[in-house]
Amino acid sequence: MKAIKSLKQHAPKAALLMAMAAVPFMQSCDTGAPTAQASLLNSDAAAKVYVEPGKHDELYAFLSGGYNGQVSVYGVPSGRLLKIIPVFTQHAENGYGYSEESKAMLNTSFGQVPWDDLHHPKLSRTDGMTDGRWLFVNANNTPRVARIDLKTFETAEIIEIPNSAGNHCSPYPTNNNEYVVAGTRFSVPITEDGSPNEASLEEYGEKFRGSLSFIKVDKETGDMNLDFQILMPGFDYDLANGGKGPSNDWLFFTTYNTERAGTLKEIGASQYDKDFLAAINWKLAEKYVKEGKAKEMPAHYYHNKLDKSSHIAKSELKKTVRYLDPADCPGMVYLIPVPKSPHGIDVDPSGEFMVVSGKLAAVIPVHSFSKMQKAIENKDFDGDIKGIPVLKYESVLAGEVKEPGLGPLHTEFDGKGNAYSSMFVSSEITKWSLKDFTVKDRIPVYYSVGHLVIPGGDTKEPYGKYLIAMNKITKDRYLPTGPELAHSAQLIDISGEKMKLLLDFPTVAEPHYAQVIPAEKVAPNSVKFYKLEDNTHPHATKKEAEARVEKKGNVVHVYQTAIRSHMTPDNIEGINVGDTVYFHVTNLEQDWDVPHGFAIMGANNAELLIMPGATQTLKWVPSRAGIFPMYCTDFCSALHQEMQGYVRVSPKGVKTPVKFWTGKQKPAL
Ligand code: RUQ
Ligand code: CUA
Repeated sequence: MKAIKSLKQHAPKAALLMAMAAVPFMQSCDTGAPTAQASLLNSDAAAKVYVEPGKHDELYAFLSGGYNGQVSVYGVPSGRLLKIIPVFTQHAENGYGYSEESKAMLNTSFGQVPWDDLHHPKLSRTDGMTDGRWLFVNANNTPRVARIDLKTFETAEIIEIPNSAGNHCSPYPTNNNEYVVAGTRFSVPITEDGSPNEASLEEYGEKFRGSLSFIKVDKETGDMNLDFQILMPGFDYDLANGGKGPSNDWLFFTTYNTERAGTLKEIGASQYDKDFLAAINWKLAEKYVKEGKAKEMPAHYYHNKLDKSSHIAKSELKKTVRYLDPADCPGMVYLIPVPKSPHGIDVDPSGEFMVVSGKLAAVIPVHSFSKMQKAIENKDFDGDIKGIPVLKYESVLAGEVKEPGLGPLHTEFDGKGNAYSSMFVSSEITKWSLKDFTVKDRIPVYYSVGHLVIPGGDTKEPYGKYLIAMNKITKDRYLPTGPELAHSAQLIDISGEKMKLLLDFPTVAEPHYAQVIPAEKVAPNSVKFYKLEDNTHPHATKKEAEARVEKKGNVVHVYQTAIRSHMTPDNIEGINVGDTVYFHVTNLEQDWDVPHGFAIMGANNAELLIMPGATQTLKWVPSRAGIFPMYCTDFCSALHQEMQGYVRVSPKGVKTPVKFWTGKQKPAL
C-alpha cells in the first residue's frame, strides 16, 4: 500500500498510467482487505435499510443497465429491485421491440437496432430540482437519447443523434430542461454538404470533428426535438453537466484526446499534460440560432414516439440538422485546461465549482465559475483552437484536492459543503470539503467504483443521507455464479461525519450512473391502468362481442380480447401454413395490476404482455400444419391456467373455412 502512496506523490504520469493498467482492482490504501469491513458497518446498518414487508421505500433509484440497454428501478434504502424498464434493447419479457406496436421504437438510420449500451439516466428538472416527470437516458453505441415517462415507467420517445458516434456525454439537462445535451465521444468526419461521412483514417487530424447536440424538450409534453448542433474540434467528448445558479446558462463538457490521435489512444491520447473542459454558453447559442446564425446541413436520423392513446410507436425520418460553428459565434465556447484525460465533470450545488475528475491525475482540480467569468472579461487567453479561446489554467482554478486517492472518476455533493468522489483504482469513496478542498474521510468500496450517486446530488439542493457506489467488479462479494458475477451497488450512510457502509445489492447488468428521487415525487402519479374508452388503437376490440377473425388472401387479423379468465376467440380455424397472422389482443380489464400475456407455440417472437385497457399485436407466420395452443402467460387469477385456446393451421392451399368461437358462441362463418 505504501508503494502506491509514494507512487501517487512522486511518480511521473507514465508510471502512474502503468500502475493503473497493472492494478485492475485494489482494496483501499487505508483500510486494507475486505475482512476489515465489519468494523466499517454501522452497528445498526440492518435497521437502517430494513423496510418492513408491505411498507414502501423512501426513494426510487433509477440505475442504468449499461450493456443490457435498459434501466432498472430499485427501492432505496432496501435495494429491492422493482422493475426493469426496456429502452434500447428488445425485452422478450413483455414484448418490447417484438410487438408490432413497439418495433418502431428501435428504428434508426441503420435499420432496427435491437440493443444498445445505456450509461446515463438524468431526471427532468424544474428550477434546478428533479421533478419526477421524465427520465432521459443515452444510447452509447448507436447514438440516441430516450425519454421515459415516469407516470407509466415506459419509454415514450427515442431520438437518434446524427453526426455522432459513441453518444457518451449524454443526456444532460439544463435546469428547466430547456435543452438536453448530447456530445459525441468519437469524433467523425462531418460533411456539411451531405456527402457520405467517409474519409481516410489517416486524415483524422484534419477531417474529424466533434458535435454537441442540443435537444429541445417541450415544457408540457416532454417531446424532444433536435434543435441544433455545435461543431467542435475533433476531440473525444466524455462527460457533461449543466451549471446552476450563477452558472445556469452554461454547460460543461470534458474532453480527452485533444492530441487528436486516431489510433492506440491509450498512449496517443495521453501525450499532452492537459486536456480541456469545454464551457458552452447555451443561452447565447440559443440566441445565435434565433438570430439565424445556424446553417442547415442534410442529415438522416429517426425520431420515434409512442402515441399515448393507441400505444403505437411511430417513426419519423428527419432530413436536416442546424449547426453553429463556434468560430462565427463569439463568447459561446471556451476551453479550460484540465489535467489530462479527465472523466466526470460535476458542478456543485451553488453553481460556483466545476469539479473535474482526471482519472490519470494525482489531484482533483476544482475550477471556479466566477474566476472563469473574470478570465473571460480580462481576455486571459492562451491562444485559441479553431477560433475557440483557451483560458489559462491558473486563471480559472479555484484549488486542487490533494491525495484524493487513485483514479478519480465522478463527484457528487451532499448540500452540506461536502463533495464525494469515486476512486476507481484505489476502490474507495473520498469525502472532501468544498471550503478548503481537503480530504475529510474515505471508505473502501468493493471494488473499482465507477459512478456514485447521492439523492439529488447533482441538483441545487441534494437530499443527502445516502450515497450509492456503483462498482464495476464484484469478485468475492456474493456467492460465485460462474465466470460472470453480478455487478454491485453499495449503499453508504453519509448523514454523519464518517461514511458508513449499510448494504450491498447486486445490480442488473452494469450500472453506470443513477438518479435517485423521493418516492413522493413519482409514486402519486403512477398510472394504474389505461382507460379502455381512450384506447384509439385501430385494431382494438373493446367488447367480447366484437372479437373476430378476418382473413384476406393470406393475411389474417385476429381481433382478440382477454379478461379473467378467457380469451375470445379461443378456438380459431381457417389459417394456412405461410399466412401472416396478426393477433391484436386487447386486455379488457380496468383494474390495477392485471396484465394478461399472450403466447402461441412455435412463434418466432416474444410473448405479449398487455396492460389493462391496451392493445398489443403479435405477428406470427405458422411454418407447419397442426394444432397450436395459445395461452395467457401471466398468472392472472385462480383460473389463469384455463386461460388458453387452440389455433388450427391447415396445409397450404387447403381451403379450411375461417371459423372462430369461445364457449357457447356459435361457430361463425
Ligand atoms: S461513465 S464510470 Cu460511461 Cu458515466 Cu463514468
Ligand atoms: Cu390472463 Cu393469465
